[in-house]
Amino acid sequence: MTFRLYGFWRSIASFRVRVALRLKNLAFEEISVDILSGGQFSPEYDRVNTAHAVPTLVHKGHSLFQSLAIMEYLDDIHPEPALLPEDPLSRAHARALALIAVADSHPLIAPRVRNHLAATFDADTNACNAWGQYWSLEGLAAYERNLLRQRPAPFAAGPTLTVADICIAGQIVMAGYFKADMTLFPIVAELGERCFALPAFADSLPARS
Ligand SMILES: N[C@@H](CCC(=O)N[C@@H](CS)C(=O)NCC(=O)O)C(=O)O
Repeated sequence: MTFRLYGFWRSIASFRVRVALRLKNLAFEEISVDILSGGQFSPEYDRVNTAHAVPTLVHKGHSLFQSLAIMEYLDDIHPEPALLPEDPLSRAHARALALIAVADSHPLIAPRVRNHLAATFDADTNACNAWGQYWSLEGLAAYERNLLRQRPAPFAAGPTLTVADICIAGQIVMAGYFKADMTLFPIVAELGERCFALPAFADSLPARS
């Protein structure tokens, strides 16, 4: 097996990489790192990824981390089907949409953040859930506003599926953890239905991992 993916079934960042691998029809072995019980801090995993987060993709002896960087690496070495549009403006737009989840919303709900809220600010389970729900809905709202201005045609960044769609789909999965009402985000929801109709997305859902 050429690709070894260190991930976790519930991890949205791992979901993104699983989808990219499957869209490109690349077989991979997934090794579970239980980030809820501290597996990301084990000495074994530290040797794989000093950032102590999943996913990590090991390929040809190299450890790659950060889901967006991994998806772009896969695109570089296996260009078909492309996960970024060709023209520079559309590429920047696809990356920008991807980063709403990757850089703005998702980092705020990672276990390390919830654990810090609990340990340092006495946030109980309800408070941590309210925090997670707030930031996941903020991410969906940002996507809905963006897609209202530039409607999916039929995908988020144009005619072909890109990293933007993968990240938006991940945001939908994450919002599901907080029981988000998707009727508030109709354009995002419709795009999600288009994505999850594809096996690469459906097979990468947490329930199937
Ligand atoms: N920006 C990173 C996020 C990585 C990340 O935070 N992963 C989460 C799981 S989705 C994690 O491993 N968290 C461990 C922790 O918070 O302790 C990416 O996109 O790969």
